[in-house]
Amino acid sequence: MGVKDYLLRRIAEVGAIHMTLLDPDKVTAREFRELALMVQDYGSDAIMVGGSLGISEGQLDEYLSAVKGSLKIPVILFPGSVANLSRYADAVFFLSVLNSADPYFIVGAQIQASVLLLKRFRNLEPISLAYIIVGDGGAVGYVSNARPIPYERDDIALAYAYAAQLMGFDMIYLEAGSGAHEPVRPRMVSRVKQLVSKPLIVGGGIRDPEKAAELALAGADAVVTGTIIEERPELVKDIIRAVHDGGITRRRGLERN
Ligand code: 1GP
Repeated sequence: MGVKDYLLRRIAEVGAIHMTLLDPDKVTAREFRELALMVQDYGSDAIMVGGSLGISEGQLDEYLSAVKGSLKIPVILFPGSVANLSRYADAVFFLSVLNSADPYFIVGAQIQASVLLLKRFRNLEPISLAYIIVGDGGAVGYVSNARPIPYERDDIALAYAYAAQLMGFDMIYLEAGSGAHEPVRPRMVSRVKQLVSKPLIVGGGIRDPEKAAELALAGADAVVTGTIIEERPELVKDIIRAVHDGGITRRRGLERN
């Protein structure tokens, strides 16, 4: 089964899945391996690997080859640049920063990456992703020259998300930016979810189980956490459980109505 089909199946099973973002630039290869195995044990559904600033292909290969074969959950690249591809991953989020003001981040990097995928990385499964930056925006908002959607402007997020669906992206990601002071608001998630049928991923600034559950309940199909594993690893297990519980509770509510 491909990675996209696996994610869709898990979403169908548990209502909302959890994905862990690991940034190779912030941990050693050994810590990377330990954290990946730990979150797998805790029930995280996939590992995303990426960072907005400087990861070389050599570093990615080193980190990922060390976990290849030990993980049952997929490793999905979440590239900050065309240099962030590795044959040791299972899939790549082929992402377009839809609200960048610079066409390079919407389609320029993607045409460079597509050549690499065709010629050097044929084993990587591309999953196309509409990447929409909200609020704080974090480093990715700055680096990709995005015009982040204000937290309260659901109407603009709806317009981007529906455009993304019409354009045929596999999935839609509402991103507040890694380490954001505030995550995407549940009301925005809920309204986008009601409009689009594509899987909706939400991440950036989620630091506790309550917020994670709130976003799953609001309609996030996938909740991503990254920074918290560096700051308070003891919370990660509860966050993963909160996402799954939130997804199941939402599903039961929908079935009743
Ligand atoms: C960033 O949404 C992810 O791309 C994760 O954000 O590091 O704030 O959890 P955090």
